[in-house]
Amino acid sequence: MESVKLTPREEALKQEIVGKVSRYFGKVMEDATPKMVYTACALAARDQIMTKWAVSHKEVKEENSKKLYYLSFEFLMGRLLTTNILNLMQTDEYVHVLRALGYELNEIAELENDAGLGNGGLGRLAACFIDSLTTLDLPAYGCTIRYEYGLFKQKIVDGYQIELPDPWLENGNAWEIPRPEETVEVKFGGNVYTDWYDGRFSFRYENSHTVLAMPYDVPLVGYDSKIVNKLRLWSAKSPDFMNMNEFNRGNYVRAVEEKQLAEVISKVLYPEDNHTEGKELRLKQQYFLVSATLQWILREFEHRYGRDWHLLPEKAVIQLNDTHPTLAIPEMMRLLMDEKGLGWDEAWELVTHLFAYTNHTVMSEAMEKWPLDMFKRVLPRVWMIVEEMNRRLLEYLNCVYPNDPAKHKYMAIVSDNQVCMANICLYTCFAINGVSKLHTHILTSDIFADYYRLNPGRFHAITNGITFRRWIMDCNPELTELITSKIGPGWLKDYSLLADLKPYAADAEFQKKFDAIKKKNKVHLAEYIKEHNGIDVDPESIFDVQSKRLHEYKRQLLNILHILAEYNRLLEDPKYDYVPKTYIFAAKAAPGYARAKLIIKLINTVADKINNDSRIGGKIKVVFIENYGVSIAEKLVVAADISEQISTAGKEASGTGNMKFMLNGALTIGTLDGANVEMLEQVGEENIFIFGLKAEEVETRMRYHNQDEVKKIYTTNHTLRKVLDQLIDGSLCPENTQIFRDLYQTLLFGDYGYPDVYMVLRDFEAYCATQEELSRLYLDRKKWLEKAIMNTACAGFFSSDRTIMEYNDQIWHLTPIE
Ligand code: 26Q
Repeated sequence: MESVKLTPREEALKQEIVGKVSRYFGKVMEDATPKMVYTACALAARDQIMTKWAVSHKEVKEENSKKLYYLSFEFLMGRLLTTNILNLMQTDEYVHVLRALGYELNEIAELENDAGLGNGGLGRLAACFIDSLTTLDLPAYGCTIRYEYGLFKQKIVDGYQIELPDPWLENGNAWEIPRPEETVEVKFGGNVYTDWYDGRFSFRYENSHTVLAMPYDVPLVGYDSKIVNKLRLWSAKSPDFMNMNEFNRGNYVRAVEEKQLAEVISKVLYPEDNHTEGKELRLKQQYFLVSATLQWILREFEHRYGRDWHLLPEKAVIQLNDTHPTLAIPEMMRLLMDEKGLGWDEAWELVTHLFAYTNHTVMSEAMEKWPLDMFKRVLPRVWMIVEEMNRRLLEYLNCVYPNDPAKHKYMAIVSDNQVCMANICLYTCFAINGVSKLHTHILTSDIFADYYRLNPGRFHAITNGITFRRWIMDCNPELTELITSKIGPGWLKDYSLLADLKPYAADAEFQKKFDAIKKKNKVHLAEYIKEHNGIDVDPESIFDVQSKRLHEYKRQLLNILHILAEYNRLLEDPKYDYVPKTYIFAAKAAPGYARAKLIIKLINTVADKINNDSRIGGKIKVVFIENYGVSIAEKLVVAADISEQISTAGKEASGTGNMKFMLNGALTIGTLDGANVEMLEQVGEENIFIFGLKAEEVETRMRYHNQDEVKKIYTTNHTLRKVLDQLIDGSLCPENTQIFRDLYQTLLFGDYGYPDVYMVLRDFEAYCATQEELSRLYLDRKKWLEKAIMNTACAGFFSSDRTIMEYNDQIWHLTPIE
C-alpha cells in the first residue's frame, strides 16, 4: 500500500470502508477480495445518500409538492458506483482513499454488474431522465420491474450470437433497499361478478390468482443537487410458501409449481425491442407493474391528502414510457371506482388529467395489440372498463368523424379482436409526445393524424437528450477537465454554456490537447479489443463505430456491404491510397429475429476474411465487440472518430447514441433521421456528413413497387453488384455458400415482392461517396479536429437537462424543491 497523505474527511471515509469490509465480510483489508472492496465502497456511498435522503424526504413532504411517476418497463441504469460518487462530488476523495488502500477506483468500479434492465434507447432514456430530474431538484419516482434476469448476455461463437442469462443480482445488489412492509396484492384471471350493494355496483372476484408485489427502492442522487429521488423496482412473490392443499395430498411438485408461476412474472426482461408478440406473460408483467404502482400512488396520496381525490392531478402526474404501461389507464379507473367509490364520470375526469404518453417508434411491428380472448381471460375486470371506454370512444367518433367506418376502426380501442394500446393513450392522455422534431411530425401528419386533427394542443415535440454526468464527465474525465480549463465549470450544470467552447475549435493548442485525449481513449479501446477479440488494431487508423441494437432499419447491413466494397477495391487497385480504418460494431439482436442474427454472422464472417488477409497489409480491420451494453458504450463513445447513424430515414424515432458520440467529439455520418436532423441544425452542415434519401422520399418509394429501381441499381453499380454476388458465390464462406442467401434475397427480391424496403441498395452509392469524403478529411488534421471540437461545443442542446426542462414546462409542471 502506498503511503498517501489523506485529509481528515478522506481518513474518515477510509475508516468507513475498512469498517464495512470487517463488519460485512469479517475480513481485514489485507484479506479482502476486490469484490468485497467494491461492496464496501458502494455501501459507504449508499450511507451518504441515505443521510441525504432523510433530509430530502422531509422537505418533499413539507412542501406537499406534485410528483412525477415515470412508468417504464425498462431502466437501463448500467453501473452506479462512479456516477453516484460523481454526483455526490466525491470522486477525488474515493480515488485517494482507494489508492491509499492499494486499489484504483476504476478497477473496483468495473466489478459491479451492469443493471441491464432494458433493451436499448427507451430504457437508457429513462435512466438519463431520472438523473436529470434529480439534478434539477424535481421530485420524481422511476417505477419498473425488478427483473431477476436483465437483458441476455451475448457471446459470439463461430460468428453467431449465443444468448446467456444475465443473473445480475447473483452477488447481491448494494444499492437496493427491500420494503416488504409496502407489499401489495395484484389479482389475475378468474370470474368477476357484479353485485348491487349499498346503492352501487360492486365487483366480486372468484377463482382469481393473487400475486404479491414487493418493492425494492434504489435511492438516486443528482449532480450537486439537494434532493434524493428513487427508482422503485417491483418483485413478484407468491402469497403462499407453497400450496398446502396440494402438499397435503402428497403432490409436492404441484405445490411448489404454483409458487413459481407467480414468481415467474418478474423473472426476465423481454429481449425484443421495436417489436411485439402477444405473449401472455408479458401482459401479466404489464398489469403487475401498473397495478402495484398505482396502488402505491393512491395509498401515498390518501395518506397525505385524505380522500380529496379531485386534488390528484395537482399532486401527481404519470408519464407512460411508450404504450407498455398503458394498462395504468383502465387500472386507475378500476381503483378509483371499485376501491375508492367514485363514479365513472368523476374517475374519467381525473384519469384524463393524470396521464401523459411518449411514443418511441413508428415501426408498425412495434404497435402493441393484445388478442381479445387473452385480454379478457387475464384481466376480466379491466376488460369491462376497456370495453366501456371503447363504447364511449366510438360514440364520440361517430360525432366528430361521421360516416367514416374505416377511420373508426383505425382509431378504436377494440377492433379486429384486438385491444390497441396506442389508441387507449391517444383517447385518454392529456399530453402526447414524440422524441424528436421529425418523429413528432410523422406522428401528427401520418400515424396519429386523425387524433391530432381533433385536438392538436395535446401533441408535443420533445427531443431526447442524454445525461452529461455519465456520457462525458464519468466516461471521459480528461475531456471534461480540458473543457472546464477553458470555459469554467458552469457548463456542467448549465448545458447552454458548452457553446463557449466554439472559439477554441480552431485553436491549435486546444486541438492538440483534444487530439491527445481522443488518442489515449483509442489506445484504451485498442487494448480492450486485443484482450477480448485478440485482434491488433492501430490507434492511428480511423475508428468508425456503429453501436446500437441490431435491426434492419438501422442498416448495419449497409455498413458491412460498404466495408466489403472497400476491401475489394484494395485488392483490385494496388494504387488505391487508402486511409487505414478500424470498423467497430457492437449490437445485440433479439433472440427470435433470425435475419438480424444472420447480419451478425455476416459481419463476423467479413471481419475474419479481412482481418486475416495479409494482402491488404492490415489497412482495414473489422471488429465485433461482444455483449454491448451501457458499460461498453462508455468505452466506445469516447474513442470513436466516426459515428454511424445510418438508419433508413423516417424509421429511427430519435436515436440517443448519436448524441453521445457527438458530445465526445466524433463526426457523424448519417441520414436525415430522428435527432440527426437537429444535430445538423446545431452543428451546421459543414460539420456533419449527411447522405441518402430523406424521409418523404423513402415514404413514396415504400408505397410504390421499387423493383425496377432495384434492378437498375444492380445492373449499373458494379461495385455493389460484386458485393451482392459475394453473398452467395461462396467467396465469404466456402464451406457453406448459401448461408447469406436470405440477405441477398431480401435485398434484391424482397419477402412479399417488395425488395430492399430499408433502401440499403438505394443509399449505397451516396454512403460510399460520403465515407470517401470523410477518409480524405481525416488526413487534414486541423480541419478534422476543428469539426470534432465543434461537435462537442454544439452538443449542449442534447443534454437531458434541456429535455427534462421542456417536459416540465409543457407537461408535468413540477416545482423544484427549495
Ligand atoms: C413491447 C411489447 C412486448 C415486448 C417488447 C416490447 C418493446 C420493448 C422495447 C417494444 C419496444 C421497445 C423499445 C423501443 C425503443 O428503444 N425505441 C427507441 O427509443 C429511443 C428513445 O426514445 C429512441 O431514441 C430510438 O430511436 C427508438 O428506437
